[in-house]
Amino acid sequence: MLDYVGLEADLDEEERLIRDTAREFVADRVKPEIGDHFENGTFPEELIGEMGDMGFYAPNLEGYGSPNVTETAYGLLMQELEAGDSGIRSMASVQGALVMYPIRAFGSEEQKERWLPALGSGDAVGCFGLTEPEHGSDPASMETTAERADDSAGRGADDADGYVLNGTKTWITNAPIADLALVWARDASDPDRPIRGFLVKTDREGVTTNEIDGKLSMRASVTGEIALDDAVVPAANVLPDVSGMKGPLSCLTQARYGIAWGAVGAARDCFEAAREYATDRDQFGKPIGGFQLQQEKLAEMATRITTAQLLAHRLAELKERDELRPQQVSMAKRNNVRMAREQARVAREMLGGNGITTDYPPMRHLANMETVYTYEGTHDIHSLILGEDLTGIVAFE
Ligand code: TGC
Ligand code: FAD
Repeated sequence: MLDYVGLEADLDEEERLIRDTAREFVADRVKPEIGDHFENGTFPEELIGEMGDMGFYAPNLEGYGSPNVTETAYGLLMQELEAGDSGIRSMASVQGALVMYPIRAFGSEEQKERWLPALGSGDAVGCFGLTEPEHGSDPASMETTAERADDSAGRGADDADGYVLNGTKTWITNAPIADLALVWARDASDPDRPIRGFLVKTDREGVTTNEIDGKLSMRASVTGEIALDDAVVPAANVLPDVSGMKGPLSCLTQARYGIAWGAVGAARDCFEAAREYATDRDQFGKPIGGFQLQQEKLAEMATRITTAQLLAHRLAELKERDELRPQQVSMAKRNNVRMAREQARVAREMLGGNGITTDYPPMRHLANMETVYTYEGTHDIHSLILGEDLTGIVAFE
């Protein structure tokens, strides 16, 4: 496996173990079937519990059954899972960084005890509802509201100490298979109308989830819509310790960190497929890898992957020291996903006609990268986050 500057040497025993365990899991349980899942547009649901058993959901958190592994170990885990498929890494990202992290960071003791062990083991599946049909890159303009039940008399509120939620969330990973949705909504009963996080069980009356069909990217992942129609949620299900955009944006920083690592895994898988193909495939009487044009492609790919790996490793050091800034995460998400998108295309090209099939991974990773380039903040949005950081001038306003 590509590790051109010997980063392996800096890993401790636990980090190596986690990486190797995830690599083996991907080789045995993901790779044999993932092409078929991609073609059929299905997620391998049997892996949800297995990934829980292996401790793949938020192992970097502390307590409530999480082993609190290093940020490097967590990053390596994301890298290996995405070398399998972005849909597998997405499952772990959503469950861990977007649902378990906020419950751990902002939840009540009761919420932590109720949900963290269940989510960690994969007994419960979570999803994260931020995006709305009319508000993607600008979630602060969201329209979903939560009103105190006593302010909404006659609208289905059966719990005087609860909230009534109305609105639609879309493009939500795992929504159709989730037991729990973390829904971000505007608290309409508060004069400041702050955004707050609501833990909504998906079997509650007034909650409907529909699968989004017709995706040509991230096909081995379930994506859906959450419709909230006078859905009543007890007040005890509000995340008590955060309000405002800081809540969802903090979760995004955690997930974007994992994506910065994951993209390296997808690119590395494309590189390894291209390298193997280039040495096996003969044309004009010798392996295509013996031609200078193909060697230049491999050299460029290896260099771009290595620089992205270095950036990911540096983020881990900063995160471990609690010094990581969200803008640095934006730089790494932006750079590493663009790198993976470009290098998947080069690998696909090197495989000729075979490269467009699901028999080889590059085209599948390339298709997935269109989603990864777009979700968790589009490439453009991360440019503007960096632009603001570099100039002090906000482009969004
Ligand atoms: P802004 O006014 O800049 O900030 C509001 C408050 O939030 C704080 N903050 C952050 N905190 C932690 N991490 C970050 N990344 C943060 N960014 C901002 C900020 O300090 C402030 O705090 P305070 O205490 O002063 O209130 O917020 P804004 O609303 O203007 O944000 C602008 C912008 C464009 C950066 C933000 O809206 C954005 O990132 N948009 C992109 C939307 C996005 O990424 N959506 C992702 C949806 S989830 C998803 O795609 C999951 S895919 C999962 C999978 O399958 O893997
Ligand atoms: P828009 O915001 O409408 O953007 C359209 C284009 O305009 C983009 O190219 C964008 O870069 C550009 N643009 C927007 N604003 C600006 C600007 N100010 N300056 C310059 N260009 C701009 N969301 C969740 O909440 N939870 C999930 O689990 C989740 N999973 C997803 C899974 C998949 C498969 C996909 C595809 C998306 C998922 N999303 C999820 C939603 C994702 O986060 C959004 O698609 C993303 O934030 C972009 O929003 P949008 O699609 O509405 O595009």
